[in-house]
Formats: sequence, structure tokens, C-alpha cells
Amino acid sequence: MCAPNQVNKIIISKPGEVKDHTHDHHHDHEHEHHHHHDHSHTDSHGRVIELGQDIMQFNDLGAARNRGYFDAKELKAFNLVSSPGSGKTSILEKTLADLKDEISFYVIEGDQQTMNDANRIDALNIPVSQINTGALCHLESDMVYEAVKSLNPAPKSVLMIENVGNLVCPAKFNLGEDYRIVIVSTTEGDDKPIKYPDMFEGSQVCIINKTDLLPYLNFDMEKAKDYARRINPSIIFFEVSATTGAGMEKWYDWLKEAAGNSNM
Ligand SMILES: Nc1nc2c(ncn2[C@@H]2O[C@H](COP(=O)(O)OP(=O)(O)O)[C@@H](O)[C@H]2O)c(=O)[nH]1
Ligand SMILES: [Mg+2]
Repeated sequence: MCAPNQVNKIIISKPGEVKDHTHDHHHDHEHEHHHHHDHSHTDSHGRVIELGQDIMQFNDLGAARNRGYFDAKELKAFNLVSSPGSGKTSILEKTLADLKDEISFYVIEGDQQTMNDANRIDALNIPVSQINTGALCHLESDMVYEAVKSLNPAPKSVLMIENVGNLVCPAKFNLGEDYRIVIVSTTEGDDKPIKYPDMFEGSQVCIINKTDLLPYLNFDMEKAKDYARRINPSIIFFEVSATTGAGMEKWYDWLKEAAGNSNM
């Protein structure tokens, strides 16, 4: 696997946004990404719902295109979603460090701003592309297409996509991934699944992180799982601590199998 000499960056330009901040960054590989929200898709009455439907259709088409790309490369894609700070990047860092000799990984990082997470992945010598979504609270399929093309992953590799930290918007945007993994941490409380059901409904796996903090919290593990199962009876749980490494082996076993198996 070849290590990147620089972290790739994609910036989403938004309508009416002053673009000069996009030129502040000192990275050679910037792509101006003219996002489809630039277009006016309202009807003569300016009805917002039409715009919404159009965005979803556009996203679903892009997701299908991504699927074709992933399938052609026999690549498995995992979409990691959570609230900010649940530990997506920490789990990713530990997983990549522990499995990079067994699996050929590529990473797409989505954040509103900064290269911070991509730099954390780059430090492990894993090819990574950072997408800064600006005003958008989620990744969309066309952004992932641009990023994955720039990464040009090797056949039969694994693409890890860290979505923008948010339990609402990313639920609606299919990226063409094979699996969506929702991460919750013990510090967030055990009622997240019933507060944000859409995110749990569409995820095949739920990682419960920061189990090392359980002694200090009143997080009820069984209650959290029960809430999630009410929404999605087949969801699979892994209880982990990215900090101590507890429980990570079971997650790795699942990931290795999912990376080698056909789509769900
Ligand atoms: N105690 C504890 N802290 C953790 C754990 N995983 C992540 N953190 C901390 O939680 C914070 C947010 O983690 P990060 O991986 O950046 O979350 P992200 O925003 O979901 O990518 C950081 O300060 C991490 O060190 C864990 O298992 N236990
Ligand atoms: Mg992160």
C-alpha cells in the first residue's frame, strides 16, 4: 500500500458563501467541488419540499454510482456515524493501527472544518481524504465519489468513511456504503436510540464506546440496547473502549468478516 505524501482535501462550495477561506489552506490537492445545492431547484412557488426531494433523488443516484464503483473494485465501504465526540476517530485510529497489516484501508474524513481528523489518520500512513462540508451537516454521495476517485483504492480494499458528527442529517443520506455503523458513547446517556431513531433504524451495527467510564456514569447498558432493538431488532452491538482497547477484538472479528463477505 502506498503512503500519501499529502492529505487530500475537498471543499464544498456553497451558494453565496465567501470563498476566500478556501484559499487559506496550504494543501496542494484542493478540489473545488461545486455542490448541487448551488442550483435553484425550487418551483415557481418556491416550494422547499421540491428542493428537498430533488436533493434526495440526486443523492440516491450518486449512492448507486458509488455502489457500482465499490462493486467493480470489490471494495467494502463502512459509514461511521455518531454525535460529535463519541469516538469515531479514536475507534478508527485504533482499528487501523491494529488491522492495517491484514486489511488494506482507505479513509474519507468528513468534518465541517479542519484537517484534524485526516491528519490523525495520515499519521498512521493510511491514505486519507478530508472533506470539509462547510455549512452542511452530513456527507453526500457525490462528495464521497470525488474523494474515493482521488484515493483510487486498490481492489478488495476497505473504505472507512467518518461522517460529520451528528445523529440526524447523515441518517438521510445513503453514501452507497455496505454497512452503516452508529457509535454512541456512555457519556451521552442511554436514551439516544429513542431520541434519534432514524440513525439506529438504518445501521447494521452499534458500537457502544467509552465503557471505561461506566463506573462514573449512570449509563444503563441493557436499557440502551433495548431501546436500539425496539427500533432495529437485528442491530449488532459491540461494547468497546477505544482508550483501553477493551472489547475491540470482537469488533475486529466482525469487521474482518464483513470486509471479506458479500453485501448485506
Ligand atoms: N475515556 C474515553 N475517552 C474516549 C474514548 N474514545 C474516545 N475518547 C475521547 O473522546 C474525545 C472525542 O474522541 P474522537 O475520537 O475525536 O470523537 P469523534 O468526534 O467521534 O471523532 C477525545 O478526547 C477522545 O480521547 C474511550 O473509549 N474512553
Ligand atoms: Mg472525528
